[in-house]
Amino acid sequence: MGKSGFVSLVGRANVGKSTLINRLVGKKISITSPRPQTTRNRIIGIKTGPFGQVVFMDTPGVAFHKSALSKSMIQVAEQAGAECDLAVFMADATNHDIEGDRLSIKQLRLDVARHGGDKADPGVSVLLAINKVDAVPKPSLLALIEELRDLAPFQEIIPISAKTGENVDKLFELILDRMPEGPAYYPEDMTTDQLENYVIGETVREKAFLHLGQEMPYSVAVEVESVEEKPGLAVVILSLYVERDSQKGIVIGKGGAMLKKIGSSARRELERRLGVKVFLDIQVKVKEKWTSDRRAFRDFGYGTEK
Ligand SMILES: Nc1nc2c(ncn2[C@@H]2O[C@H](COP(=O)(O)OP(=O)(O)OP(=O)(O)O)[C@@H](O)[C@H]2O)c(=O)[nH]1
Ligand SMILES: [Mg+2]
Repeated sequence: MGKSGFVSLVGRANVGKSTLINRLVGKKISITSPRPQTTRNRIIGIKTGPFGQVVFMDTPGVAFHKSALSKSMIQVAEQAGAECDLAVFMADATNHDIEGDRLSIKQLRLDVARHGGDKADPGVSVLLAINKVDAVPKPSLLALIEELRDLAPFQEIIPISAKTGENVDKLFELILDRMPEGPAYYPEDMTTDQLENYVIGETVREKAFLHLGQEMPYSVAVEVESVEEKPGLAVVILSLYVERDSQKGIVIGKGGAMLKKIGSSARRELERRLGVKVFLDIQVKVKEKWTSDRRAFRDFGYGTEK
């Protein structure tokens, strides 16, 4: 029997959790962007090999916004942190925010050691991965490590770059050392449990983040209305929701230019992923205040309960 376990990737928004899960699994499982709060629910990435199987859980970054969606996203991270065999807390070497890290660790209850003696709440084992070391001078890391080390009883502290892959193999070894023996939970060729429709919606959302940049309304949501597969062609109809009419204008752009950009880059990526030609029809719609409406964001598949 090989190793088999669940590992949650947690931390503040934008530290590189999704970039790391993609690197660990060797495939794009989760969308990434330079904007915080990109990931909106728990995304599973499965790595299977001669060692056994490790199931990674990408989670929404901990951010302290007031919207119901944000609160629900924190709950997703909390739950993943509680349900795993090991948590990897990620910090960002390019954006120090020790207070933010401290609050996140508290929120996720990672400051309780698993073997800390408290039988009622034994906590979870935690590794600290300091990410984006490709973008900072190495000597500056020492001070950061000193500041971070006391925030939780970290079993290991490792500087990595999810982007270049630096030290990611080493991190994986440290993870594997802590995985229990057991049978694989998923078939060996499976890399995620996301349904195709969800992947399609997320790809469009990522391209919206990419092209809208700073103009991106936080409240963009995507809902796939239908996917019709014909020989060599997938016809995808989806709705892109915003909360206000003014945002609708931003997403569509002058003469539809922005929507065209989002659509064509999403189409190119979907064609690569699905291996067929894709016809993509995106309708931009307004759904007022959906980020404060639990029902609405659950319907989109964001936040806690589906
Ligand atoms: N230089 C550098 N940039 C990185 C690295 N890892 C991630 N990034 C960048 O950091 C930004 C955020 O990355 P994500 O992977 O989306 O971060 P996240 O933690 O999943 O963010 P949320 O889902 O919003 O919580 C993106 O622009 C990434 O390209 C790294 O190792 N080095
Ligand atoms: Mg993410």
